[in-house]
Amino acid sequence: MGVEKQDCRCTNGEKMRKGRAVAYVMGAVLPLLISSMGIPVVAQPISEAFGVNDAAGNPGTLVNVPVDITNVSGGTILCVIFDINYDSSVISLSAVQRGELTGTWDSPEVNTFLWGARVLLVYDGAVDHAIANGSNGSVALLNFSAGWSPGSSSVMNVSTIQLAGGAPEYLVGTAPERNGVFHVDAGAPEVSDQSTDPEAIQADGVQGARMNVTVVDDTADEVEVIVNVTQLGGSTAKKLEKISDTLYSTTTTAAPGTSPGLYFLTISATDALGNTNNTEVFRLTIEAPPAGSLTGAITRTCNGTGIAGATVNLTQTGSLVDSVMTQANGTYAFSQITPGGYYVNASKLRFWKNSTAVTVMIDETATVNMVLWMKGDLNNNCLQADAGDLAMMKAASVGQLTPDWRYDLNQNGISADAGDLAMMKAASVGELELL
Ligand SMILES: [Ca+2]
Ligand SMILES: [Ca+2]
Ligand SMILES: [Ca+2]
Repeated sequence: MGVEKQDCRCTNGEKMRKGRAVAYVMGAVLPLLISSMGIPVVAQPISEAFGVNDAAGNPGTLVNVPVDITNVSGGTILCVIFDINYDSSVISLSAVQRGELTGTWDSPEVNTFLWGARVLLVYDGAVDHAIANGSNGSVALLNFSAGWSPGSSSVMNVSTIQLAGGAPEYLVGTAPERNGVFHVDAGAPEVSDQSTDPEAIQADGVQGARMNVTVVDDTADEVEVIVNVTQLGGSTAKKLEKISDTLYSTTTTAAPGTSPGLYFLTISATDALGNTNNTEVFRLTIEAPPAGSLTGAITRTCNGTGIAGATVNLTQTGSLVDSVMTQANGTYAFSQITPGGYYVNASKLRFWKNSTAVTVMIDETATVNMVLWMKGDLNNNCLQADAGDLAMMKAASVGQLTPDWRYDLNQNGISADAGDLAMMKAASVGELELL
């Protein structure tokens, strides 16, 4: 057992000889044999696993590969020595750093060979800095530098793992090796076979097109594929769902109001190392949705002439859809109206507003003509608040004439009340404008 003690007390920089490596193996096996013979021995530290996971890097980059130990048992660990075997034509070991469990230990020692490197970590002399039973975590970080051959790979095999326990025996245990592969990335993903189904949709926010694309990468599991659909009123980065190993898919609609035409939607495919290919596009044609139109004229009740500059609003379930002004001759027009039921509302200063319901049909032009009454023109002679209008208001106010809604100038729901009469009088002498 003295051999193990010596070797795990090795001073920094001391190199091991081949004969000692053999002794380590014997040291690990011998206590097990003794144990199986029923002779009690002091346990040596072991763990469930020791080694590395797969890693990857872009050519010429540095990658930290942790060397992890799993579920330590059999005694605390004061010294760790292991070999790491790799292909030095693919990666090189630039440095080794302390791991999570060895943060206070002496600086790691590394000796590089043709086959790889031997790494040594020894505690700083403080026994409470030993790796405790039950520990999980890294004992070292291998700083591998990826070579310049895209797509190449190297093994990362650990071997000759020595885990030294404490006083008085300083026994050496070992652990099952966990090996990994280091992959030097081949570059950005390849994007091909992009398609949309259907190839054209209407700009109605409802019709959808499925977009499929084939994306291949040497780190295929981790590729993120997105498409920019801002031109259609969507997201800058709509994520495609992975359907199979290489097939990615999503759907899109085109928002109402999207201009008809052929659109090029950029596809971005990014691998786990951040290499992006955004050279390909989905081609999607946007068509105008089926629509109808609406025209008409807004005229005066008094003489049938057109009212210029009247506001005509088109609303649907209370929301404004579109708004136009009438021409000099009182006509107006709405085009590209989605089929459905609407209200047309016309208004202008000095006129009572008016509205009517209309149904717009696909490829048809509905006509809505409306008349507007002048405010205060009760006798309908195209003059506001003239003597005749005032006489009518007065007659209505004393019950000699039945008033209609046009007599309610103050809009309090009562026609030809004292307030309405007062307004008409004031308007008649120019003190007030009936707007
Ligand atoms: Ca890649
Ligand atoms: Ca009048
Ligand atoms: Ca009134």
